[in-house]
Amino acid sequence: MAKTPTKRNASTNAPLKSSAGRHVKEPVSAKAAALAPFRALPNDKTLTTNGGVPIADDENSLRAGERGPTLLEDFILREKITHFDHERIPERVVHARGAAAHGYFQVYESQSAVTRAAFLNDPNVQTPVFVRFSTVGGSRGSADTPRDVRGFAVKFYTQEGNFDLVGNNMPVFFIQDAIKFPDFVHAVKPEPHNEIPQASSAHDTLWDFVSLTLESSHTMMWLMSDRALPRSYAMMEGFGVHTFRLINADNEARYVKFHWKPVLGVHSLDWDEAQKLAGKEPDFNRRDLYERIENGQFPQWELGLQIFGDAEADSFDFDILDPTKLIPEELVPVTRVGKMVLNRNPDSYFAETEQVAFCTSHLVPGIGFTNDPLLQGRNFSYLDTQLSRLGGPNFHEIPINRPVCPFSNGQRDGLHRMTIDAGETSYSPNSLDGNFPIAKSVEAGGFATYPARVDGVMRRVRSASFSDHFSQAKLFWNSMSDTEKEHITGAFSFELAKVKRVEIRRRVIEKMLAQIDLGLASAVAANVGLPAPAAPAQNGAPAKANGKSKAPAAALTSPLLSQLNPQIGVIGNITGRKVAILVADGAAAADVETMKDALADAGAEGLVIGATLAPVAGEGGQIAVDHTILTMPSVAFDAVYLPSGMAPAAALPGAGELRNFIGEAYKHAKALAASGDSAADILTKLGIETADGHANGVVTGEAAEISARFIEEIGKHRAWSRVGRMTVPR
Ligand code: HDE
Repeated sequence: MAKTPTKRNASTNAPLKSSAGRHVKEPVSAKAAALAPFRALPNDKTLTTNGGVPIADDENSLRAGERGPTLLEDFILREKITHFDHERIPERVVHARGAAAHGYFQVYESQSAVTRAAFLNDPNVQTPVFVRFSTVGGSRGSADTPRDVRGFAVKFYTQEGNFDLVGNNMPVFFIQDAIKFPDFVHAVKPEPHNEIPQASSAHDTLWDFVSLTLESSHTMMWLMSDRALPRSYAMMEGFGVHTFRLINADNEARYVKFHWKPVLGVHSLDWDEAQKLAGKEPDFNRRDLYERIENGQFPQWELGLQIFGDAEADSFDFDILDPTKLIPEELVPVTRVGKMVLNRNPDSYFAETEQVAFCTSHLVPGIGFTNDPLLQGRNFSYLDTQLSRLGGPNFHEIPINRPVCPFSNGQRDGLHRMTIDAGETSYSPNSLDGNFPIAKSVEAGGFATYPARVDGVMRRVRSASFSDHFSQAKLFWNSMSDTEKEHITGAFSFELAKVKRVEIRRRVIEKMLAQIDLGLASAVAANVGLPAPAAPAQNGAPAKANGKSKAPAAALTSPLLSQLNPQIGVIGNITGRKVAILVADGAAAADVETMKDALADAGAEGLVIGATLAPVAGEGGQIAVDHTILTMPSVAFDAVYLPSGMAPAAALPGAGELRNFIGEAYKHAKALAASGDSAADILTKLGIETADGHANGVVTGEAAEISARFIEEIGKHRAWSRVGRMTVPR
């Protein structure tokens, strides 16, 4: 029998067998090892051309005479500049701005009853993952914090091949059929004639499109909610959105919705804060992810499954193939089956985060698609988009995209082929190479499509069971707390006030919002100078996929949709939170240390902020300053602490900036703490109520005594109900 040829990396000539025979139980290092042959050689410090020729002078180009023209002969200059000229690849059409991290996923118990996917069967295996978070509308250089959906794409490097769960932080989508995706994206992206606005949905074309495409109503409610302003990627839920199938070894199938539940809970920024961050700290979410990992505060999520069968699917008042619908957790509970931990930052943003290629079509045995028309279209789109982004059909050979299990087939050649395939055969069947590689039977682990029955008439048609566009938008609204409702009303008002054409504003209010909630519609109408709309005609009951009709669940609520529900917006865990400790001459060094230590013990970080970077002459010793009040704005912190001993507000250096800093933190509903009379006086002078020492997230008292209460307030994330917060700073 012919020997299986060794595949080699074209540039290093190292065997390309890094994926084969890898030790399954050490997956993070497994992916790191899989990348190793492609890393720049660490011991080679000589500057060379790409051909390896040592370079003697990298400061001066070759020229004729000291002040003469540069010569075309300078191949070193030409190679360097040519490479530079081609350093960019097309950014993603959508989800261009992103940040990513490595980690692992581990299942708690075998899920073999419902799926034969190996990575969901063995609790001893840690499967390497690479996760990319993104905004959707902005370009690659845009800010992290606009109001937007966030992408939540997970690549599992399993022993049966790569599985990509390409989800979002919202469980529903704007459209029902893939054929409308280019229209939606053209409408939400900057307008084509002037490329304005960047990374914002607040403009005419988006609202024109959605008010004419009412299937977007439910997702527009999510987009206008606080979910669109995540405080941290580590504080977002993730959703696979579509209904998928799980298939077990007996070939029994069940439906599944995939969820990611953040251990830190779901928490959001304030809209004013998000806008300011976009200017003052545009890398806010990206830096947060990076620093959490560098500090060992690894972001974690539990994988949740909502599993159900045909009978249940049939009993719902919506169609499980419709991606504008979610399944309330009260209807089908989410079972948490495993944990994902992100514990390693990429070494190279371009090589990893930019070149990673997610494809919904990357499935493993035991997981299957359904006929969701959006998913069906996505299965084409992702592979197709990589061809132009990554320059050809060999993008799976780019280190970040390579499976960690062995892979082989007869696919050869093409742009940027890295593998040096040896041997005569690149076809099957063959007799010259023992018929290798050989297909694996389904019984032995080969992939099989679930044999779902399909029959129907070929037509361009939308199922009548997809026609209810408002019941779940109402469900979402009805499930919100008063604070969340206030934020949603504010968001619609902001966005529509940015829409120039009055007929579009009116259409959104009458055709969309009035169908969801008349109070919401009237409040928004008043804010954008339009009359309150009339009550809409009653919705007809939507048709069901099985032909039966069922009344929509308009009046119901789903409490687990509210992020102010402590089960979703988990409270008490302040890991990775950042607290500003404002200091000036006279500040008590002991207070600063006490608070820093208490915060560190709770997993948070206290950073000392001064008027300049010079150490402050504190009472009891010098205090080192981490950042100045100008370089780290108030919006970059979760809470503010004022130690005792400083002069009254007016006498402090940079008093105006200081007032703004504290006032903004108050406005953004953050926890504030002050020790000693002078610090409390600074708050009082700003009009901040400190009377009972603990109201609305404001804590006063000796550092050692208040640290626990301060930490408790930070753990609540925000005091959203703080009275009068919109009037500060003055
Ligand atoms: Fe995507 N989407 N999408 N999308 N999507 C892309 O693929 C597309 C949809 C999502 O971090 C593109 O590699 C179509 C839903 C994420 O690299 C592109 C349709 C959901 C990411 C594409 C959808 C998503 C993308 C652009 C409707 C949530 C970023 C670059 C049929 C479940 C992945 C790329 C990353 C990226 C197409 C709808 C999530 C053009 C045609 C629904 C997280 O292929």
